[in-house]
Amino acid sequence: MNHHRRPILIDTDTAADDAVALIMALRSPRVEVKAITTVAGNVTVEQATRNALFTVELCGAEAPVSSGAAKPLERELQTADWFNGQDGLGDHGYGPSVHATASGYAVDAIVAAVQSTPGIEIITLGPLTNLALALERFPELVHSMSRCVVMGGAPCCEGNVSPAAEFNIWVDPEAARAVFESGAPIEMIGWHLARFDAVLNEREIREVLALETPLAEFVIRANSTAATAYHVQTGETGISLPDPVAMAVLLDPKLKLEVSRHYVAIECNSDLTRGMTVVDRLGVAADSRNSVVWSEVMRRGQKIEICWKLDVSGWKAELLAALKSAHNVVQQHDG
Ligand SMILES: [Ca+2]
Repeated sequence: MNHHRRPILIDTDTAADDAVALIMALRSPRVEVKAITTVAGNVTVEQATRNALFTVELCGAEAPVSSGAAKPLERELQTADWFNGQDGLGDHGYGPSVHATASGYAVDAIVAAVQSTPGIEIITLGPLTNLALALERFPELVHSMSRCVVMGGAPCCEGNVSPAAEFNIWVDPEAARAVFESGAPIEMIGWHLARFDAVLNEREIREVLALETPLAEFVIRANSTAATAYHVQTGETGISLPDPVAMAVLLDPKLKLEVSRHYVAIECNSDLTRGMTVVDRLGVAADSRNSVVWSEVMRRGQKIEICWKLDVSGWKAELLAALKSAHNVVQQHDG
């Protein structure tokens, strides 16, 4: 095991599925988590920070956590307590971390991590507010990131918060637009990749619980209200884990079975389609009839990589491997 650990930074509005993604990264032998930055989204930024610290401590890890934007760039915050519970972790009364408190401001932490670690990989699991603020300050940061994996968007136009939009983009569409136009090497992991076969089914939930570790138990329990809400929302049964799917792709890019690159525009003006990720899948943006609307997106010249199809069994194996490796850690800590 002489793997070079790739440096990464995780930006997260830490609720239950974010916590699972954090566990996967913190337990992975492939990456070193340089920083965790929190942002308002699923929950308030204060709660997101508490949840991130709690999760780091649960893993027996040492990654620094910094608290970031308390609200979107131009809008009021709308949280998702209807999905993940008031505390974002299913309201099971998880106590506050006794871990060292958060240090510094998330936007500064992003700037510092990218400047000091050329080639760093960024993954965003919440609204893109922090990253937009960092790139507004230092646009050239995009050249120092080797990847920017974004859990967000609904490229098939079936959203989870509105018919048109996925939550992370919908909460702060102005930030998403700024990041999508920044030149960052974005790999868009849309909500569709966490649905259907990618959902943890009853058998797989039992398989996780059978590990009988505090981490495995936490992964399932923290997602209890999310599982109920997901069933109400989609009619599908099980635990849908968008952020862990994105993390699995960060850890192992081979899990992307089908990708293509397109111009993508983010809708910021319409009430009906706020936060929609409009994908020029057929390449018609350059037609003269579209040039007025699309000229700004095209002038910036950036195409976004969109993943259409995921290696479902590969992603689930990645999750299980993370929880199995944690088994040893927890045992060591117990004595
Ligand atoms: Ca999230």
